[in-house]
Amino acid sequence: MTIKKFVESDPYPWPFDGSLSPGNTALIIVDMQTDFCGIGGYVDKMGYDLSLTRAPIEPIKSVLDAMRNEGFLIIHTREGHRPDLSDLPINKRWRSQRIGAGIGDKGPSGKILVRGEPGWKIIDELTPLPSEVIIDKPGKGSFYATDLELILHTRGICNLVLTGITTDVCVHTTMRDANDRGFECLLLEDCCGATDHGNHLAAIKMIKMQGGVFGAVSDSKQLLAALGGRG
Ligand code: C5J
Repeated sequence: MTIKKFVESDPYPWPFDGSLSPGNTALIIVDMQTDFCGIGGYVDKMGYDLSLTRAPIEPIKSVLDAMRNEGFLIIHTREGHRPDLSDLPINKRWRSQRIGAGIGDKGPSGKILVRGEPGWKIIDELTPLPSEVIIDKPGKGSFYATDLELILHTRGICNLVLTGITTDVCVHTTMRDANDRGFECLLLEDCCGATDHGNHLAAIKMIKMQGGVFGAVSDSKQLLAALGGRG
């Protein structure tokens, strides 16, 4: 008999079938790059409050350490474009230039959101191990123009724990898309942050509508408690 394992979450205990295990569950850490939470990066250049996008660093670290120790699949994503900008839609560039943070233009942390530049790198606190999966994506969602779905299917993953930044943009797009593809999703709210706190709260509220329209919401404490009683 298999013992069922759930995380206390809202609006239902997650995953729906109690199948939480390292063999079928992955942690996804979205875009914890200097460009989104570091001094001189894209978000800083746009003038947003970095404390909002830095708030999830420590909670993510605690979940990452625990899930690494228990052998869960760990996936990091990075938003960024080719150095020749051939995968940068012209309207995305235009909109960013309009607000003084042109993607592909030189900033204090190198060319903004360009692969290989200092600002594009994942922050030191959450550096991936060589064995962990890194997904480079040109857009907001982690499935578009990447091999993420192939990797998840190949590894037998059906449950996704979502963390990272920003809650309302790249994390939400990834969660919505994963949900449509049949993955059972959990967002950890203290492990996410947005450039606007109201948008962070709204994004969390949206998930819980309609009985969990995109999945469920919990936090790092509850996840750790479910893994080993350390919450
Ligand atoms: C944005 C992201 N906001 N990682 N990217 O452009 O949410």
